[in-house]
Amino acid sequence: MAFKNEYLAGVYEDVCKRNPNEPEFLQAVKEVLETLEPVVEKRPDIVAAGVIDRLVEPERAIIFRVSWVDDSGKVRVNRGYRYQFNSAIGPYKGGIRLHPSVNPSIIKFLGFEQIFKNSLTGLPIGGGKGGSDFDPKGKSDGEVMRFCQSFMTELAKHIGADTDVPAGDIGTGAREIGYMYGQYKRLRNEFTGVLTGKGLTYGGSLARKEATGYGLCYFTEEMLKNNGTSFAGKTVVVSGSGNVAIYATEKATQLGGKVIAMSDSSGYVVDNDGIKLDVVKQIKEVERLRISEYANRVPGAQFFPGCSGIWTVKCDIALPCATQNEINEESAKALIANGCQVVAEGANMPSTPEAIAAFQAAGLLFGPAKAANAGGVATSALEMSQNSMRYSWTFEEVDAKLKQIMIGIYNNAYKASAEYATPGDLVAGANIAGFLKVADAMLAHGVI
Ligand code: NDP
Ligand code: 2IT
Repeated sequence: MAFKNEYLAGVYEDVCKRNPNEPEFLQAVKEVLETLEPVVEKRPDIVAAGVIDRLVEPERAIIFRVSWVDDSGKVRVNRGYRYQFNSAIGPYKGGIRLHPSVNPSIIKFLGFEQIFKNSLTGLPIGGGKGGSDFDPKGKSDGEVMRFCQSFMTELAKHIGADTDVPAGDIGTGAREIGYMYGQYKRLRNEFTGVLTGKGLTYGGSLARKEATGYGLCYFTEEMLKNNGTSFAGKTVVVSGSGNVAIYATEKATQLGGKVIAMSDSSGYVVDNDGIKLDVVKQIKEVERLRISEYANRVPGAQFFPGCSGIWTVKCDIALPCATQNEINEESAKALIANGCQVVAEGANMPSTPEAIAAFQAAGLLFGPAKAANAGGVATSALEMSQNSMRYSWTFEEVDAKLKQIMIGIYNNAYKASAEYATPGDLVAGANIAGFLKVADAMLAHGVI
């Protein structure tokens, strides 16, 4: 048993019994519980009130059938999910993932991590996550619209601007949010900020699209600054080529880094002259094609099939921005052997526990997802504020707030790491700083 603390060992054992066959959820819970050992020792009140026993159980789970008709007239059935994990500090908040791999384990790991991430932003948002095993890839706009309308017809019964505010995640971008918002508005006959990541013409926030990737780079830049360096002149590898990857690449480049590789689930491209982001945006955001197309359009660029090979590309900074467990121990060792000094997680849980251990043992600067990618949800909370005020801030205003929030997250995670664990162990620091605010709110509310 990995736990020295008996109480935490018991909590984890119960979680394993209650959630068998959910490896991603157990992985996420184990990591958090391991880092809470020093907190539990200092705070017997938290143990006495059963805060952690309650935190690992979602407040509510909604699972529903999503039926829709495809372009050939065939009836299709998917499964929809919303796990409303914790509302101690604000309405449930978190994205909707549309990907064929979606199952309870994946949505629960995401919803659980969202509690701590959202707390770290300093803004009043609880944790939740939803999704479906629907695959938007290869579907027509009409099919995506009919799926989203059917999905929202059920989900609308369970969400609301002060109850639960979903947003984008893998497979859910501006198009999907638009269709979901339209259906919610039609069902409820009200125009409220019930989703974030909305289009700019109907209540979206400037800089939300860019926020996760930009925030990741602001966080990384702060981590670098505190270690006497910066992005300037560094070689960067970014996995994925979706929303987070594209805007991480944009900001890393603006800060003086050179991004030389990006990927999708079919493989990766290397462009030693620096990725031309306008080409990636055209391929991914406009034409919805594969990343291999980049090598057809940019002379000198090369495509390699298979995803994990991207971690063998020599770089100073690695920004995993695709999906969970995309860096295993072998990939981590390849990065370390090639001299990589910094890993910051744009995706949720992209490094396996063995990979994180390898990075920490080798002394790399490591920015864990809950802290490093919190800029997206933080800006979602800023979108909620603007919707409540019926007002819009400028791009510069939102971007400046995002930057301050990311610097604050770095400082709070660092402070908690120094107080409770090892200074600079941001895995522990982020978990602990995020946890303490939620725990204190739960204590205040009594046993509910
Ligand atoms: P997108 O759907 O825009 O892009 C996802 C990218 O990751 C695509 O390039 C996709 O390739 C690749 N990918 C997805 N699944 C896999 C897989 N199983 N194996 C290999 N590659 C894969 O999603 P986002 O950019 O929004 O999300 C990326 C990550 O960032 C996720 O972990 C998400 O949870 C996290 N995140 C997102 C936030 C947001 O605001 N959007 C906020 C914080 C975190 P392909 O197209 O081939 O599937
Ligand atoms: O993982 C995440 O933080 C997101 N997908 C964004 C959630 C949100 O509500 O903006």
